[in-house]
Amino acid sequence: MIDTARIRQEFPILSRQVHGKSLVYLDNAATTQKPRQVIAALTRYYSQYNANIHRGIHALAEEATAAYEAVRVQAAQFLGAASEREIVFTRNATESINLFAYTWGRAHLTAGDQILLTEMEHHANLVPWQLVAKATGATLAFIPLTADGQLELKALDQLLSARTKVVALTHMSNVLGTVNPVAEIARKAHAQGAVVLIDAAQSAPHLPINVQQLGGDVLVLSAHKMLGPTGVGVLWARQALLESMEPFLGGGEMISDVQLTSSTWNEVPWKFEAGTPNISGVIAFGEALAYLQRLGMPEVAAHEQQLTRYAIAQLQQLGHLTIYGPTQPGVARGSAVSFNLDGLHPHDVGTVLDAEGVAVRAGHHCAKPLMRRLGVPATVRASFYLYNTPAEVDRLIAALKIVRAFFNRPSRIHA
Ligand code: 7TS
Repeated sequence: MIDTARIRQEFPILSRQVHGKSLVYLDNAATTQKPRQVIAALTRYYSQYNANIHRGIHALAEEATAAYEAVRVQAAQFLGAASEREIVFTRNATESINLFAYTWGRAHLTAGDQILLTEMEHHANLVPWQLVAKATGATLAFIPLTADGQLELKALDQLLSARTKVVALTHMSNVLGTVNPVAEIARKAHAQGAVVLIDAAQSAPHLPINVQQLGGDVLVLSAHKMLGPTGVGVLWARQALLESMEPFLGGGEMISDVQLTSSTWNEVPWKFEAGTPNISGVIAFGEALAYLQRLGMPEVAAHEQQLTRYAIAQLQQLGHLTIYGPTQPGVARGSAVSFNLDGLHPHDVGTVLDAEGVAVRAGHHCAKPLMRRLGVPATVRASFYLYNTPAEVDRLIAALKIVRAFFNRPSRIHA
């Protein structure tokens, strides 16, 4: 069981006021708040052993290198990777996807090949593939959605063929909360010889992740969505796949030898880490991973499932609104809950919620094709994390009642 009262004391920001009200932070799918341990790790690095890594022979450089590389081992363990050599640090999930789409995509895709995505992808898992399709002549195809925001798996069998070279999909939708059956999809994709990329930006913070069980070849995440600092992402890929890939960015650190007109590459994963990385950020990400591991990811998932079920029930009771994404009990879903109140623009709803101290996101959530599929310009999204409580769900519901009163649209008008 997650002890939210104790946990909340470790997140300084959660005790602040917004517009004179105590903050209810429900925008965790955008980014999460940071515990003291993560903030302290940043300060400790800069006040005690700030140095560039891998190149110094002095004590500070050795300490910084050891701390940075220790997080690679921790991340490998967190994800169930076979080796820390499979962990590449990037700036964020977006950069991780771009890295793979650019290097692997340009080497392996040609005209007539198919890149298979889904209709629920974040722009980060759409645009890099559009770019590589344009460069190589490969075509894009999409697994469609059911009315309640799940993948239409019947269509998968028709879409998959020997032409399908890569299947890239989100594990958990940042809009709908849908958890996709990536292991099943990976099995089918592999049967056609395709490589599978899993966007775990929304799932790794909330669910136990084991890359072996998920069965993909590549998995990406962002540290800032899982208690860590901004500016740190992970690309996990099987070592043989990483070794087969050309570098993404060139420069210091990623080389073995440099001549004036040619170079040879460092071993993986350093081949993909050109230039000075976000040293402090990676080290602090280690504290975030340790924090999550102390709590236990199954416990985090159970807490959020309970809270999400409560939030959906309370929203349904409020009525006169549409919830996008699965709401049936028993259907796997994460803690991002998108909805629209009848007759009200999501931005208006978000603005009044903010005045009540409730932080949500209102917008297209960087998933414009999904918005079009849903037939809406935008949604309001409340997204929960391990420190959120049922009392905060109640604050959300109370604030939504104030939204209705503010716009003078009592629910009976829509009855
Ligand atoms: N993939 C998914 C599924 C995401 O939800 C996001 C960010 C990304 C990739 C990109 O992550 P980044 O750290 O590289 O930016 N999603 C959101 C969101 O839903 N609201 O703000 C950012």
